[in-house]
Amino acid sequence: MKIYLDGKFVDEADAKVSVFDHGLLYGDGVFEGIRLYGGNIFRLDEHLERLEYSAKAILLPMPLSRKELSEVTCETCRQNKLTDAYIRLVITRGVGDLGLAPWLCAKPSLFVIASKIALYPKEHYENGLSIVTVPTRRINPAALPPTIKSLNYLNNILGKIEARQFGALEAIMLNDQGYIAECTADNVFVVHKGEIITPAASQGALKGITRSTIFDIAKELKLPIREADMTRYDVWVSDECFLTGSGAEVIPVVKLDGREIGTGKPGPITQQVLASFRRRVLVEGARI
Ligand code: PXG
Repeated sequence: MKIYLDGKFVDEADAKVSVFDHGLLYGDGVFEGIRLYGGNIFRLDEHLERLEYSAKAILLPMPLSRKELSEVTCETCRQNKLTDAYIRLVITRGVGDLGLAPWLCAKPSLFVIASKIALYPKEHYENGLSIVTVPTRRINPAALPPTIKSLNYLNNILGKIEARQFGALEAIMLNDQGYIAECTADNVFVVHKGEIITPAASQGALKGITRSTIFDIAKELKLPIREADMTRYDVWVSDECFLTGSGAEVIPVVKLDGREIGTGKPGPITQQVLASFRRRVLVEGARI
């Protein structure tokens, strides 16, 4: 496997960063998780824009322009002869001292990995996921805005560990006021009386690229969609529930905390949305 690392394509064995890199020492950096489908990098420009916003939010200078980053991302796929892949773009603060001071880090480090991703088993796309609500709360946006896709994922990782302890693959995380924020690596949607509803980013959700695709799909399918403050009650009384993410794509949820949602089977609107999503991933974005 060839990895892009700071201007060069290197073998996996040589793709190494320093133990003094603040990305490692402090989680000081940003990243993107992007998918390549049949030679098409899905919504690459939106991912690069979010990466730029994440970097700007932590005052991290972008090492490359949008155009250069786009080319490097495509070239990483080509070098590995991939047509379907998961692409990870990472920018770290770079090498510095043993001290927080980011201004003492000489220059940011950029690497791009294009590889496979372990998806949810196929049966869950057909039968739906059973998820849980975990005790760990989503981080308060005043402490660290969850809209920044930073290398600090411990909040999500604690949620993921708890999900597994409860026998689930994914979990709803509430914010500190008890409203639903998102899942550990996915955004959450419900369908109620034909309307699609999702929490606003201000409740502690990442502005997911898949999430924003759902808004476009709803428009195409002429389905009403809106953001709203949501509690678990809204899931309990919903007709359908689904999660979205670059890894998960669109996956139905049929149980929350052991309670059946709707009919207990993936719903018709979820399936319509999923079908439209699968068409879009092949055409929206950049050809490599
Ligand atoms: N919330 C969080 C906290 C995420 O990390 C999403 C929502 C969905 O956003 P997108 O833009 O992907 O629709 C994410 C994305 C992984 C992996 O390594 C994680 C994500 C995406 C791809 C792979 O498990 N998280």
